[in-house]
Order: sequence, then C-alpha cells, then structure tokens
Amino acid sequence: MSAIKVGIIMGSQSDWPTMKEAALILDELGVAYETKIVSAHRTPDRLWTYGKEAAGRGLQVIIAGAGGAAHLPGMMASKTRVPVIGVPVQTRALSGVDSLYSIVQMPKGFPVATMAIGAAGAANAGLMAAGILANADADLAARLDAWREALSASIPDEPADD
Ligand code: RP5
Repeated sequence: MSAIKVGIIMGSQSDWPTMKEAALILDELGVAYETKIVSAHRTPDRLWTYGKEAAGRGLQVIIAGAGGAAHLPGMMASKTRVPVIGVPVQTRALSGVDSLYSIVQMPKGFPVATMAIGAAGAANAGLMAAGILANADADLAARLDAWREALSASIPDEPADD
C-alpha cells in the first residue's frame, strides 16, 4: 500500500454516506486515503491537531465535508497549506445551500476548492484530489485518463425509453 496522501475528513458520522462517494472514487483509482471525523464545533482540538500535522504527515490533499454551519473546510484551510477541497453536505432544513455558502465564501488568502452540494460534489472531490496527485504520478495519471474515457464511452449517443 502506498503512503497516504489524501485525508477525507467530515464533521459527523452523518456525513459519511455523502463522503463515501469520494472514498469510492479513490478506491477505483487506487489512491490511498484515510478517513476521520473532525468537527469544527464538537472537536475543535482534533481539527487543530489534524491541520497542524497534515503537511508533516505527507498529506497532499484534504477533502473536507460538512453540513449546515459548515466551518470545517475553511478552518482546516486556515490551519494548513495542504490544499483543501470542500464538500457541502446536503442538509434537511436548507438542502445544503447553507453548507455551500458556509464553505464557498472564504476570505482572500485562505482558499477552499468548493465542490457541488451532496454526492456529486463528494465524487468530484475524489476526482479532483486524484487529478492533483496525478501531476506527479504518471501511473495514476494513466488510470485517471482511462477512468474518464470509460465514463465518456458509457454515455449513449441517443436517449432510450425505459
Ligand atoms: C455538521 O453538522 C456536520 O458536518 C453534519 O453535516 C451536521 C449535522 O451533524 P449531526 O447532528 O448529524 O451529527 O457539523
């Protein structure tokens, strides 16, 4: 198993069904990752330690998902120079628009690469992380190119009735 370069973190166990979409993509592409529950509000010390140690532990990308008052991605970006990809988790009360706004409007200086709300955003976060790592990993680049080609090939030319 190669060294872990991607951290998938989330604010709650309840975020896992969404964030698992990122993990499944990384599984498909053969990218090693770790998963952790790190809450900006409920476990702030865990957030601080994770951010402080991320670069030194060799993490190259952090995928951070949270819902509602989704401060985890932004706070993580403030604590580490490791690029943070934010995933707004879909909420019941406001359908994830609250999550999106909480993540996307970062002040100049501390960016978060914000994905779409929900499962598609989480899957795209996995693809984005793989794309970043592929810049320095020719084997991964070939796997990612093949993955993209297979997706394109799976799209029919014409619509069909069910
Ligand atoms: C956020 O609050 C989490 O990221 C989660 O999306 C949301 C709800 O958390 P639970 O109450 O389900 O644990 O911090």
